[in-house]
Amino acid sequence: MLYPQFNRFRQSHDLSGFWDFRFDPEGAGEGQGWSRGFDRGRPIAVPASWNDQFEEGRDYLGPAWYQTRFDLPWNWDGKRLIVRFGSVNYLAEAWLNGTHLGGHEGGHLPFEFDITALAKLEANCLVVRVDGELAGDRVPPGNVTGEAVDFFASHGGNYPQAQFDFFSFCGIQRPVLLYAVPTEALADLTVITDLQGSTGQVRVRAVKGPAEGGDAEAAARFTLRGHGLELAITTDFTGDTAEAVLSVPGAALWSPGAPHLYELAVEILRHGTVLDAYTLPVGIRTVVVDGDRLLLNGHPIYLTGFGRHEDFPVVGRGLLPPVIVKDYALMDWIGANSFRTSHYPYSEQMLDMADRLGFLVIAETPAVGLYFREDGLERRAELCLQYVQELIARDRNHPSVIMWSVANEPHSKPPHAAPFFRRLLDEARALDGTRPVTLASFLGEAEEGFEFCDVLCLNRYNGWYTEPGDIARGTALLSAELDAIHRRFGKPLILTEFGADAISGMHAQPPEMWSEEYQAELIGRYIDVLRSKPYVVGEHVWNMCDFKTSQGVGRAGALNHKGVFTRDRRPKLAAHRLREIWRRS
Ligand code: GCB
Repeated sequence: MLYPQFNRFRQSHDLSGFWDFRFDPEGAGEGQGWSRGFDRGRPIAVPASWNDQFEEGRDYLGPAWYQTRFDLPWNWDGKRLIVRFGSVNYLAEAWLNGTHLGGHEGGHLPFEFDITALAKLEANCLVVRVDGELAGDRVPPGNVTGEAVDFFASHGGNYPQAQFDFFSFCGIQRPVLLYAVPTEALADLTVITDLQGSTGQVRVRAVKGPAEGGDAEAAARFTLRGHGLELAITTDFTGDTAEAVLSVPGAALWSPGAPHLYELAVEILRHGTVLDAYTLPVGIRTVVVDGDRLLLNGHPIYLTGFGRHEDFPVVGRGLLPPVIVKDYALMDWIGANSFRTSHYPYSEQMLDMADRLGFLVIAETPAVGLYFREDGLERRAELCLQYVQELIARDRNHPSVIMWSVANEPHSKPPHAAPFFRRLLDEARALDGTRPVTLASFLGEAEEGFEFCDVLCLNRYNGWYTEPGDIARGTALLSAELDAIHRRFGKPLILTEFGADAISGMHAQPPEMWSEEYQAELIGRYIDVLRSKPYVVGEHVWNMCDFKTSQGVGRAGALNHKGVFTRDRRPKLAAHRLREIWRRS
């Protein structure tokens, strides 16, 4: 899936701004024809979650209605017009001028609709109905009743009742873009890079939309530029596909610390005329699992960094570019080289910046809080599969993405969990054979899905949820558990979560739970253990920043306080401790 671009052949217009908005708790909108346009809407900012924009909206999860109006520029006539949603949480249905465009399920992946036949030159009315209600057959799930399936249930529950530990922000959370492409346009690009000695290989596959006057004689020109190189290859389309391999002697490789990018321009040609063009940054690099090691460009790498969230006051999970820049600056300051997009795909802007700045990303689907009771299981499996497909389609050209994670902390149980994960991980491998696949688990040795992973991602809270207050016993247990997992599976392991809540400003000597000292001490002692295990290839502290979650007895102020920075990005003691460790190593 290609992100909209603005060039000689393509235009795009960002519909961000103030839209009209109505909550619809009674579900009246459909009967009253709100899809054709509604009145008495109040202003809402798009993109942003709705929850913190109004007094009464915080815990309301839907349904709700959005609408905006737009005109078309005169020079879009004769083009194919598309409306693209970057992220709508959770269910979306869209209408243009009263005609149903379609729907999408799942909160953090883009979807789009062709509106060429429906759009007018003036006064178009775009309406979107959003429903973020939590339910057992949705992914991630919530409002699951019956047998306790998670931590919250055993601690008196949480509100809103999610099966996951972050606030269930709702709404249009990333930009809605209107864009225009030529009638015969590039529809997709796949770039795979490889290395033969010092020669980089850039393998490109271009797919174009159907031609108007038959497919004969269309060709693709691939031009790779940068680092003193300019290389062009022209190949004919066979059907809708054209492929090329560009060889780059003495390639400037992409890596953290030296994130070299080339620029790939792809054009469609017919009888020497250029019909469409698209450019893509390309980082030449390889990622391989070799025994217990993770290799980047043939060299072992060790990940330092965080599990994170897209989360900020007022805007919720809405795209906020300055926070992206700030968070990379803080990761650089502290000496992190990587992060996991826990627990859902992050914005395309976040990944573009990871490519540019040289951060390694474990890209995760929204499959968090999975459970394996029979009811709704097939539906949840279908959704997880859809997420894997949509995530890889969106992100596979990012050099920063080094691994796919298909789930976080599933409550894996026989007999369903093993086939469930085999299917997801096989699908990820079939769609992209160039990256290791994984899932993040708290079950350790008992994790059924680990058998099918290339790298194991483990989350551990010894010294916090278990062995509370006793870091020495917690880390001793950690050491034994890691060895046992490695004996059983014999694969490289990343500790993708460990940490402790610390209320900023709370201090204790000797360290006590919830103090900044305890958090710093626990993190430091964990790292000592991890560094003593040759098969451990990374350490991701949970979390980079404090973040909003559902209310519950373990969550003071409805925040998870495991950030080493506060929610407004101020360092706690642990951030300084990590900086000493990570900047030294
Ligand atoms: C976990 C989850 C994460 C939570 C964290 C915690 O294991 O993966 O989403 O926020 O624990 O702080 O409890």
